[in-house]
Amino acid sequence: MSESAVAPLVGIVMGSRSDWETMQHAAAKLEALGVPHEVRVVSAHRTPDVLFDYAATAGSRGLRAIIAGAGGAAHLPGMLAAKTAVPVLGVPVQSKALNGMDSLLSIVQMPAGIPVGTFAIGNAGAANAALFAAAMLAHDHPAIGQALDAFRTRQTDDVLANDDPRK
Ligand code: RP5
Repeated sequence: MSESAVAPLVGIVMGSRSDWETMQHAAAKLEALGVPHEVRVVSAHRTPDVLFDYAATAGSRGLRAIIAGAGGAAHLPGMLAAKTAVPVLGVPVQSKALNGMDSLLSIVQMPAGIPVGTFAIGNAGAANAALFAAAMLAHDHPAIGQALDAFRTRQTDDVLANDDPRK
Protein backbone atom coordinates (compact mmCIF):
# COMPACT_ATOMS: atom_id res chain seq x y z
CA MET A 1 0.00 0.00 0.00
CA SER A 2 1.73 3.21 -1.09
CA GLU A 3 1.99 6.13 1.28
CA SER A 4 -0.38 8.30 -0.71
CA ALA A 5 -3.32 5.91 -0.26
CA VAL A 6 -3.87 6.04 3.51
CA ALA A 7 -2.27 7.67 6.54
CA PRO A 8 0.96 5.83 7.28
CA LEU A 9 1.17 3.60 10.35
CA VAL A 10 4.90 2.99 9.99
CA GLY A 11 7.67 5.40 9.12
CA ILE A 12 10.81 4.11 7.45
CA VAL A 13 13.65 6.57 7.85
CA MET A 14 17.32 6.33 6.99
CA GLY A 15 20.37 8.46 7.48
CA SER A 16 21.27 8.70 3.81
CA ARG A 17 19.95 7.85 0.38
CA SER A 18 22.80 5.33 0.29
CA ASP A 19 20.92 3.32 2.96
CA TRP A 20 18.00 2.67 0.61
CA GLU A 21 19.67 -0.40 -0.86
CA THR A 22 19.24 -1.95 2.58
CA MET A 23 16.05 -0.26 3.72
CA GLN A 24 14.14 -1.12 0.56
CA HIS A 25 13.81 -4.59 2.07
CA ALA A 26 11.77 -3.13 4.93
CA ALA A 27 9.58 -1.20 2.49
CA ALA A 28 9.05 -4.29 0.33
CA LYS A 29 7.85 -6.34 3.30
CA LEU A 30 5.46 -3.62 4.50
CA GLU A 31 4.17 -3.25 0.96
CA ALA A 32 3.61 -6.99 0.65
CA LEU A 33 1.71 -7.08 3.96
CA GLY A 34 -0.43 -4.06 3.13
CA VAL A 35 0.98 -1.90 5.91
CA PRO A 36 0.58 1.81 5.11
CA HIS A 37 3.99 3.42 5.41
CA GLU A 38 6.13 6.37 4.42
CA VAL A 39 9.82 6.55 3.53
CA ARG A 40 12.13 9.49 4.29
CA VAL A 41 15.81 10.34 4.47
CA VAL A 42 16.39 11.93 7.89
CA SER A 43 19.98 12.37 9.03
CA ALA A 44 20.93 12.73 12.68
CA HIS A 45 24.04 14.61 11.67
CA ARG A 46 23.20 16.43 8.43
CA THR A 47 19.57 17.37 9.14
CA PRO A 48 19.20 17.26 12.95
CA ASP A 49 16.30 19.74 12.98
CA VAL A 50 14.34 17.54 10.56
CA LEU A 51 15.01 14.57 12.85
CA PHE A 52 13.63 16.44 15.88
CA ASP A 53 10.55 17.55 13.96
CA TYR A 54 9.95 14.05 12.58
CA ALA A 55 10.14 12.53 16.05
CA ALA A 56 8.06 15.25 17.68
CA THR A 57 5.16 14.83 15.25
CA ALA A 58 5.36 11.04 14.66
CA GLY A 59 2.77 10.03 17.24
CA SER A 60 0.25 12.75 16.43
CA ARG A 61 0.53 11.89 12.71
CA GLY A 62 -0.52 8.33 13.51
CA LEU A 63 2.77 6.50 13.24
CA ARG A 64 2.78 3.42 15.48
CA ALA A 65 6.37 2.36 14.75
CA ILE A 66 9.45 3.93 13.21
CA ILE A 67 11.96 1.73 11.40
CA ALA A 68 15.23 3.64 11.42
CA GLY A 69 18.26 2.48 9.44
CA ALA A 70 21.68 4.04 9.69
CA GLY A 71 25.30 3.14 9.21
CA GLY A 72 28.61 4.01 10.84
CA ALA A 73 28.10 6.43 13.72
CA ALA A 74 24.46 5.40 13.63
CA HIS A 75 22.78 7.88 15.96
CA LEU A 76 19.48 8.17 14.09
CA PRO A 77 17.48 5.43 15.88
CA GLY A 78 18.64 6.47 19.35
CA MET A 79 18.01 10.16 18.79
CA LEU A 80 14.54 9.45 17.41
CA ALA A 81 13.79 7.30 20.45
CA ALA A 82 14.99 10.13 22.69
CA LYS A 83 12.36 12.45 21.19
CA THR A 84 9.29 10.20 20.77
CA ALA A 85 7.50 7.43 22.62
CA VAL A 86 6.63 5.77 19.30
CA PRO A 87 8.59 2.48 19.29
CA VAL A 88 11.81 2.74 17.27
CA LEU A 89 13.14 -0.34 15.47
CA GLY A 90 16.79 0.16 14.59
CA VAL A 91 18.45 -1.38 11.54
CA PRO A 92 22.26 -1.32 11.43
CA VAL A 93 23.30 -0.68 7.83
CA GLN A 94 26.37 -2.63 6.70
CA SER A 95 29.08 0.00 6.53
CA LYS A 96 32.01 -0.33 4.12
CA ALA A 97 34.74 0.37 6.65
CA LEU A 98 33.66 -1.94 9.49
CA ASN A 99 31.03 -4.18 7.90
CA GLY A 100 28.25 -2.78 10.08
CA MET A 101 29.73 -3.67 13.47
CA ASP A 102 30.04 0.07 14.08
CA SER A 103 26.38 0.55 13.13
CA LEU A 104 25.25 -2.36 15.30
CA LEU A 105 27.09 -1.22 18.40
CA SER A 106 26.01 2.40 17.91
CA ILE A 107 22.37 1.35 17.80
CA VAL A 108 22.22 -1.46 20.33
CA GLN A 109 24.10 0.12 23.24
CA MET A 110 21.39 2.49 24.41
CA PRO A 111 21.41 3.76 27.98
CA ALA A 112 18.68 2.40 30.24
CA GLY A 113 15.53 4.49 29.87
CA ILE A 114 15.54 5.07 26.10
CA PRO A 115 14.98 1.76 24.30
CA VAL A 116 15.62 0.98 20.65
CA GLY A 117 14.69 -2.46 19.32
CA THR A 118 17.81 -3.48 17.43
CA PHE A 119 17.78 -5.87 14.47
CA ALA A 120 20.42 -7.73 12.47
CA ILE A 121 22.95 -5.93 10.29
CA GLY A 122 21.82 -5.35 6.74
CA ASN A 123 19.02 -6.76 4.60
CA ALA A 124 17.82 -9.38 7.09
CA GLY A 125 17.50 -6.71 9.78
CA ALA A 126 15.52 -4.43 7.48
CA ALA A 127 13.13 -7.23 6.50
CA ASN A 128 12.69 -8.41 10.09
CA ALA A 129 12.09 -4.90 11.39
CA ALA A 130 9.18 -4.67 8.96
CA LEU A 131 7.81 -8.06 10.01
CA PHE A 132 8.13 -7.00 13.65
CA ALA A 133 6.28 -3.75 12.99
CA ALA A 134 3.51 -5.73 11.28
CA ALA A 135 3.29 -8.02 14.31
CA MET A 136 2.97 -4.98 16.57
CA LEU A 137 0.06 -3.72 14.46
CA ALA A 138 -1.66 -7.08 13.98
CA HIS A 139 -3.96 -6.95 17.01
CA ASP A 140 -5.51 -3.60 16.10
CA HIS A 141 -5.41 -4.22 12.34
CA PRO A 142 -6.66 -7.78 11.66
CA ALA A 143 -5.97 -7.57 7.91
CA ILE A 144 -2.30 -7.02 8.67
CA GLY A 145 -2.35 -9.97 11.07
CA GLN A 146 -3.91 -12.18 8.39
CA ALA A 147 -1.32 -11.07 5.83
CA LEU A 148 1.45 -11.83 8.31
CA ASP A 149 0.03 -15.29 9.05
CA ALA A 150 -0.26 -16.00 5.33
CA PHE A 151 3.34 -14.91 4.74
CA ARG A 152 4.60 -17.22 7.46
CA THR A 153 2.56 -20.14 6.14
CA ARG A 154 3.93 -19.60 2.62
CA GLN A 155 7.45 -19.38 4.00
CA THR A 156 7.04 -22.67 5.89
CA ASP A 157 5.45 -24.39 2.90
CA ASP A 158 8.30 -23.21 0.68
CA VAL A 159 10.93 -24.71 3.00
CA LEU A 160 9.00 -28.00 3.29
CA ALA A 161 8.58 -28.21 -0.48
CA ASN A 162 12.32 -27.70 -1.04
CA ASP A 163 13.87 -29.75 1.72
CA ASP A 164 16.46 -31.54 -0.42
CA PRO A 165 19.32 -29.04 -0.97
CA ARG A 166 20.71 -31.14 -3.86
CA LYS A 167 17.68 -30.38 -6.01
C1 RP5 B 1 25.08 7.49 7.95
O1 RP5 B 1 26.28 7.57 7.27
C2 RP5 B 1 24.10 6.93 6.98
O2 RP5 B 1 23.11 6.23 7.66
C3 RP5 B 1 24.92 6.08 6.06
O3 RP5 B 1 24.79 4.70 6.36
C4 RP5 B 1 26.34 6.54 6.32
C5 RP5 B 1 27.03 7.01 5.07
O4 RP5 B 1 26.26 8.03 4.47
P1 RP5 B 1 26.65 8.60 3.03
O5 RP5 B 1 28.03 9.18 3.17
O6 RP5 B 1 26.62 7.43 2.07
O7 RP5 B 1 25.61 9.63 2.71
O8 RP5 B 1 24.68 8.72 8.42
